[in-house]
Amino acid sequence: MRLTYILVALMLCTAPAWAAIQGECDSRGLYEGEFFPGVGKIPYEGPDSTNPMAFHYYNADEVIMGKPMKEWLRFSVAFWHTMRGDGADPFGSPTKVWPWEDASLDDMELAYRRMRAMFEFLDKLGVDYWCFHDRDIAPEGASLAESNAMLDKVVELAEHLQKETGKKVLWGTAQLFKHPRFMHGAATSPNASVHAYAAAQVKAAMDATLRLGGENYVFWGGREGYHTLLNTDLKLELDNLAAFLKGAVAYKKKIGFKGALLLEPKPQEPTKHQYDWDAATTMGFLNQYGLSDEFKLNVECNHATLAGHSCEHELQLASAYGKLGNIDANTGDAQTGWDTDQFLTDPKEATLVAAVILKQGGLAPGGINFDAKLRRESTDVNDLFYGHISGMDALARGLRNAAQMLEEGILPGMIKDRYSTYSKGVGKKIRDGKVDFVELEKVALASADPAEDLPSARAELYEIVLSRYIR
Ligand SMILES: *[C@@H]1O[C@H](CO)[C@@H](O)[C@H](O)[C@H]1NC(C)=O
Ligand SMILES: [Mn+2]
Repeated sequence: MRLTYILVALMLCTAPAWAAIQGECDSRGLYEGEFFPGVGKIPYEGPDSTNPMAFHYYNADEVIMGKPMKEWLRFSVAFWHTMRGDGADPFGSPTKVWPWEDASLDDMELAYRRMRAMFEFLDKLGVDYWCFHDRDIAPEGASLAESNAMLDKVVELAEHLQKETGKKVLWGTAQLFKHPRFMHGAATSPNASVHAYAAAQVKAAMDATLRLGGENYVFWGGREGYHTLLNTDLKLELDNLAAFLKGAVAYKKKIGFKGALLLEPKPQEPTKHQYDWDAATTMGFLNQYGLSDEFKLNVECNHATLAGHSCEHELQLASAYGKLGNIDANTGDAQTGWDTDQFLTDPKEATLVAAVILKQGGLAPGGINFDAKLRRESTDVNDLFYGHISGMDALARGLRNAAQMLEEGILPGMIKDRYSTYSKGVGKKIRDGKVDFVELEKVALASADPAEDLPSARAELYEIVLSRYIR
């Protein structure tokens, strides 16, 4: 009996995922205690606290407009930035040496360590969700089959850690932009072999997301665009992108994945032009190819500003079409022209963002993912906490502000008054589709010129009213 037990244990120890789970088979790659030993659970201490390792606005269980803050906000940590962000940029090498990185370990042992660090971080920060790219949680192997096998093993560990902690996947995605094979595109590559490879990778990433109980699956087309139209068959590429997405819908149904599929617009970077330029373009594309019912959007704030919009514009537009599924909360820098992915900290912007969330009754099954990173020169591991605390507090503060704004109803009332002519008479008929140009002409001929009596837009007054809620 005892011998059998030892034999079984020895066999299990040869499986690295199991070794990492058990923490007792191999001295390498295992959980060696805490990766953030100086940090405990981040408490809520209220706005007057001067402790930076505390929340000043985010109080997870406090009820705002009928729901706890954590349910409105559904925060998520992004594995790629938080665990893998090393500070490298197009001009310089990595600057960060995080405690879970250890050059003496092999790729799989490192992957296990990073996953353990992720769950310690989620636990201490008090965040329920995480998001991942396939190739960031697990290494790329010598073949697709080897990559798939390694992904499975890391997912096995993540599944175990989720069961232990109750943490959940907000969404998974496939990284189809880093490897040179995707240099001409993934789904929109001119080479069908690349399209097939990308489909295989998405298939495996959808399997992983399903296994981890992920609530959504995201597509960001980092290479789905072009650098010059001279060498590009634009129509063929768009058709292929649509075919790829149709394939994903069919596969989702085949495996019984119940989560939402989301497209993440971005206008450019790394390509000169990306097909999912902004919310309007992406929703037009979905409509054109009959995919509108199957997809929603993941709106990223810094992508909105790169497209020349405010984040609020993209959120309002997506929400107006019933397509706002998730927010990648971050912000750009006003003086920097590229995607800096900083934590969103501006209380006014956070208030406007939160107002959209409140008005549409929440984001579920989506949430707010911190697709945000530290500056290159922020190299202390505690900076990861400061970054997320600042982002969570900003959005919680925005939620409180927006709730007060909506509950008092002054600003919504002013907007309602501005459009009051549409609730009666000819305006009501326009809304109901019960009037034609002939009748409208009759109305216009019989009335005074509207220019004689048009009220002011009072934009400055709206700004005064808004400013009272920005706290
Ligand atoms: C397409 O990619 C495959 C696989 O890399 C390669 O063998 C083939 O030569 C490529 N064909 C064209 C026309 O690009
Ligand atoms: Mn993003």
